[in-house]
Amino acid sequence: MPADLSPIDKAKFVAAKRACTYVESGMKLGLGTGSTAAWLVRCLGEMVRDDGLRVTGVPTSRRTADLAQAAGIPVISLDEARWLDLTIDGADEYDGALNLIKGGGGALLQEKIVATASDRMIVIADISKKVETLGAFPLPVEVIPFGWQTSKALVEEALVGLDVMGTTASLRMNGQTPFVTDEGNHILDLHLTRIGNARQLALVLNQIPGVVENGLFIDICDIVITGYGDGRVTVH
Ligand code: ABF
Repeated sequence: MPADLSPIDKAKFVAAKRACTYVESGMKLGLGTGSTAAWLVRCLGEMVRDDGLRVTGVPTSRRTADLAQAAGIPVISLDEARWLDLTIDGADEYDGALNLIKGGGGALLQEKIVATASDRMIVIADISKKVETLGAFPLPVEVIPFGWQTSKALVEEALVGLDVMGTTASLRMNGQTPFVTDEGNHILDLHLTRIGNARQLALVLNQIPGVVENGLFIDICDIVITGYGDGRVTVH
């Protein structure tokens, strides 16, 4: 373990390290985005360099592609790979049923496509990501820039009557300008506080024209590896 890690980084590191034990030579891997996934990419890079691990990676963002290349992991596109053995990624929240909120880092679209195209998905997270009920973290929804204000109004209207505690959406900003995803889209963050029926919400959101994808990952994750600040790890 790298020296002088803060408790939070230690938690992310040990979760990433444990996830590496699921990786075998010859695998095609989906590589997640975010600070926890960055530890994974570094750990895998070491295994490629020092242990002769042979894997190919499909990154879920330009950031991760750069990181993987720097770590010496051969990178291919999802179209080249077609199907993956395993995806390992972080999350913003996970519940007891292993359903997730993702997209705080803005990469939810590629993350969902890649995770869905994998035999298995493992989430790596520190214990702060565990929740009883999803929704305290603002739910990211990717929308195309054309008519985004109309899409926002339609999303807010759709939330009324659903099993959520809030109905407001805000456009994610990057300084003075709207945040732009790798796919050239914007993100609405939905302030819901509590999501009673995540499956229903995910379906409703994706029926709205202008919505590309939402950050609810339902029945996609197979295993969650949780790291703790004292170096402990649990697997669910
Ligand atoms: C990605 O990175 C996202 O889906 C999620 O939003 C975020 C988690 O970031 P971190 O690992 O930095 O907390 O996995």
